[in-house]
Amino acid sequence: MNTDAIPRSVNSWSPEYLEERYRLYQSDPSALTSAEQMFFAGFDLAQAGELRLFGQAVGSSSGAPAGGPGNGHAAGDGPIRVTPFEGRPAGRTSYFQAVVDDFITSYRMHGHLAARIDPFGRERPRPEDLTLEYHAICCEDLDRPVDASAIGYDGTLTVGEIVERLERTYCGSIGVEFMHVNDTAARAWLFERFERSGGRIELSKPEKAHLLEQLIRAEMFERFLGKRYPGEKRFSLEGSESLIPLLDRLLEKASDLGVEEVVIGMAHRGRLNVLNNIMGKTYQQMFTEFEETWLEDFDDSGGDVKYHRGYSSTRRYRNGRTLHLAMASNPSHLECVGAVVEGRCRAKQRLRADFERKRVIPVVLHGDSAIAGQGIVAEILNYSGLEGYTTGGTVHVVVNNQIGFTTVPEDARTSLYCTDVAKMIDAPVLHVNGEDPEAVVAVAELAMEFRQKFQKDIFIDLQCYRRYGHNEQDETSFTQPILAELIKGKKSILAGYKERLLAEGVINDTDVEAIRVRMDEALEHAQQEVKASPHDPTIDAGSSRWAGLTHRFSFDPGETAVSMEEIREVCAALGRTPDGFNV
Ligand SMILES: Cc1ncc(C[n+]2csc(CCOP(=O)(O)OP(=O)(O)O)c2C)c(N)n1
Repeated sequence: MNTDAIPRSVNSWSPEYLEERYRLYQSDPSALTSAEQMFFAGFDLAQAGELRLFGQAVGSSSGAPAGGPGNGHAAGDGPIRVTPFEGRPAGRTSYFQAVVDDFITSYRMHGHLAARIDPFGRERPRPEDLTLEYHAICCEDLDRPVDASAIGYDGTLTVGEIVERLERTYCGSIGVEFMHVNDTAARAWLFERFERSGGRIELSKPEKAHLLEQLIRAEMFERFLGKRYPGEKRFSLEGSESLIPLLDRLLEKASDLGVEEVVIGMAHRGRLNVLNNIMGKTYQQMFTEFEETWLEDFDDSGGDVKYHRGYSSTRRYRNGRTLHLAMASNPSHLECVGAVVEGRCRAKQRLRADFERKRVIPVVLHGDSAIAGQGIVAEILNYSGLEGYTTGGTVHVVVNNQIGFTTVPEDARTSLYCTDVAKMIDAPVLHVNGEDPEAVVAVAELAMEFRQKFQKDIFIDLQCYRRYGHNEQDETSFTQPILAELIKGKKSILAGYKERLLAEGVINDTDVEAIRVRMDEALEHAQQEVKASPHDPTIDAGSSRWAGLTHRFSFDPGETAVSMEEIREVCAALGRTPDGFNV
C-alpha cells in the first residue's frame, strides 16, 4: 500500500495496517511519511472534538455561545463550540473504533430505510451503508470488543452485539428520521431517548390488556356499524385501528406532562371511531346520526355530515388526570382544518395565559395522500415557528393507509415518504408499523415528550392499510386489485395482538370473550335505545365558555345598554396617563 499520497477514500485500507501505522505515529511520528503524519494528525483532531479556528481557542469551554454556524445568531468574538458527534467521548483514538462509530452513524441516518414498517412486510432494497462490507468490517471483527458509549451503553460490547442492537433499534417496527434535525440539542435528545429504550416501551400486563381492549373497542365499533348500517358512509378505520391506542397514549402522556387541553383536527378517515373511543361521544349519540331519528330540537351544527362534525369533552385518564379535548369541525377540503386548529389553539393559550404554550397543545391528523399532496400543509408548517403564529409545536399523526381514494403512493407523490414535508421545518419523523401496537404507543410517548420539551412540531407516520374502499360504497378490487388481494389475506391488528398476548400469557380467551360480550351488549343496548328515543349528538352548548349561547335565531332584542357608571370608568381609564409616562 502506497501511503505517500493519501487517497480520497480510506475505506479500502486494511484496518490492521492502519492501526499499526497509527501506533507507530503515536510513538515515533518521524518514522511515517509526511502524508501519513498529516492524516493521523487530522484524525486526532477530529477525535478530540475540539478545533482551533483562525488561531482562536475553540473548545468545550462553558462560556461558549449557544447555537453555532447557521443558527442565525452571530457568534461574536467568543469561542465557537464544535460539538463532537452525539454521545461520543472526546479523545478516543482507535481507527477501528472510528469505523464502528461510522457504522453506527449509518444506522442513525439510514436505518429507517431498512426498518420493517410495512404492514404487508414487503421488502425494500437495503441501503449499502447498512452492510458490514461497506464499512470494511469482516466476520472476525464481530467478536472484537469496542467502546459502546456512542449508542448509550456504558462500557464495551462486541461489534456483533452492537450490530444486533442497531438492527433491533433502527430496523424493527419503528423507522426514525432525526438526522435532518439541525438543532443539536434536540437531535442528541432524540437519539439518546430512542437508543436508550431500543425504540421500545416496556408495558406492564395491565397496560397490555388496556391496549388490547382499545383494539377490541376500535374493531367492534366499526364492525357493528358495518353490520347494522350497511352501505352508509363511515370512512372506516379498519386496517388502521392502532390509531386508537396511539391517540390514547399520546393524550394520556400529554396529561402526565401537564397539558390541560388539546385541540384536535382530522379529516374523514376513522373520525367516527376517534369521536367515540377518544373523544367520548357516546354510542347513543353516534347511532342517532345513523338512525335519522334526528329531532328539530337538536342543534344541527350547520347541517353537516356526521364525519365532519366537531365535538368536545373532558376525559379522565388512568393516571387520574383530566384533559379537555376539542375536535374542530372540518369541511370537505382536506387539510385546511390544520390552520383552524392552530388558530383555535393559540386563542385558547391566550385565554388560559399559557405563555409557555405547554398547557394547550394542537394535535393534527392527516391522510397520507392529503399531507403529501396539498400545499396548505407547507403553508401551515411555514407559520409554525413564527412568533406571531406559533402554538409551541404540533404533534402530527398521519393515518398512512397507503392509498388516496384509488391512487397508490407511486402514482401520488415523488417524495419517498408522505411526511417528507416535515423536513422543511426540521421536524423529526417517526414511521411506525401499525401492526405492532406496542411500537405504536412507544412512538406516541416519544412524540409527546419531544413536543413538550422542545416546543416544536413532530410527525408520526402510522403505516397501515384500508380494509375497504375509500368509503363503504367503493370496491378497491376494481381499482387496485393487487393491493386488495394482499388485504384480503390479512388478519386484523386485533387478531395479531391477541395471539401475541395469549402466547405471552398476559390474557386468556375468557378475558377477551368477556370484553367482547360486554361491548356487544353495550352496542346492542345503545342501538335499541336510540331507536326509541334519540340522543342529541351535538356538544352540550350549555357547558363551560359557551354557557348561554344558542345557535337558534331569535327575534327578541338583546340587552346591549351599558350603565353610565361603566362608561365613566372606561373613559377615565382611556384618558389616564400611565405613571412615569411623560406626554
Ligand atoms: C382539497 C381536496 N381535494 C380533494 C378532495 C377529495 N378527496 C376526499 S378524500 C380524498 C383522498 C384522501 O386520501 P388520503 O389523504 O390518503 O386519506 P384516506 O381517505 O386514504 O384515509 C380525496 C382526493 C377533498 N375532499 N379536498
